[in-house]
Parts: sequence; C-alpha cells; structure tokens
Amino acid sequence: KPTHIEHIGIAVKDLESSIQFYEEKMGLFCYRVEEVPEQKVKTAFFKIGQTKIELLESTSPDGPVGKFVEKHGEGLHHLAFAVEDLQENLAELEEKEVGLIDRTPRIGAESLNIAFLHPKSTFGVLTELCEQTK
Ligand code: CMX
Repeated sequence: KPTHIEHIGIAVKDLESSIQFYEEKMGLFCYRVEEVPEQKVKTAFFKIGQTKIELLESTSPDGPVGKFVEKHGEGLHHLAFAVEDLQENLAELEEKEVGLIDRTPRIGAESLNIAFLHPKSTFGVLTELCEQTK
C-alpha cells in the first residue's frame, strides 16, 4: 500500500522555460536536472513538502513522453506513489489483475526502484510505484 505521493510527473516541451516558470513565478527551487536515457527524457525536480514535481522533456519523438506530447500536448503525465516493498506490491497488483507495464522493478530517475501500471487499468492515469533504494 502506498505511503505518500512521491512525485507528480509533468510533460513539457521545453525544460529550461518550465524550470524558469517554477523557479521565478512559483518560487520553488530546482535541486536536480537529470537525463534518463532509457526513458528518453530529461528531468528536473522540485520539492514541495514530502512530494516532488518532476518535469519531463522528451529527448526523442519515439520515447514515452515524446509520444505523449505529440498526442495530448503538454500536461500531467503520471502520478507516482511511494511504496515500501515494490516487488511485493507488484506481485499483489498482478494477482488482483491490474495491468502492469513493468512486472519487475527497474532503476529510474534519482536512482529509485520504479515500476509503471498501465493507464488503461488505472482510470486513465499513468501510475508509477517508487521504492527508495537502500
Ligand atoms: N497518461 C494517460 N494515458 C496515456 C499516457 C499517459 N501518460 N500515455 C499514453 N496513454 C494512453 C494513450 O493515450 C493511449 O490511449 P488510447 O488507446 O485511448 O488512444 C494508450 O495509453 C496507449 O498509448 P499508446 O500511445 O498507444 O502507447 P504508447 O506506446 O505511448 O505507450 C505507455 C503508453 C503508458 C504504455 C508508455 O508510455 C509507457 O510504458 N510509459 C511508462 C514509462 C514512462 O512513461 N516513462 C517516462 C517517465 C520516466 C520518469 O519518470 O523518469
């Protein structure tokens, strides 16, 4: 069961100008910019309480964010829940017939163990589960 919302992912066309918006207009601080080549994205992170905002700019039109922006435009891309035992959570969800994109955890941005649930089985919201690596 999730413990809190780890982050909210927002797809953007231009990382620099969206970072500027969150820093200059919203007063948040971008504490990390990271490219995740396997996901074909460049990301920027802001903390707000226990939750983070992750801005995602695609580095390739055939990546998940590139395809999303092409189809839907910029906007909310995914919701990420923190869990304590990712593998166990995935096994439980699979047993409950939830559609998994990842059946085993992989390493995502900020070196978290991550796995995605398919938006078709989560009422249209791409859902990510994240586990802190020890
Ligand atoms: N939120 C809600 N629905 C989404 C979606 C999203 N982010 N991305 C795609 N969809 C919908 C599509 O609109 C489509 O719906 P329809 O069939 O009604 O048209 C359906 O899901 C299938 O989409 P698709 O374009 O045919 O398939 P894709 O090849 O784009 O795959 C998905 C979609 C979700 C399986 C793929 O994007 C994926 O595996 N995502 C997980 C990885 C990821 O998103 N990584 C980026 C973030 C990395 C990070 O946080 O570091």
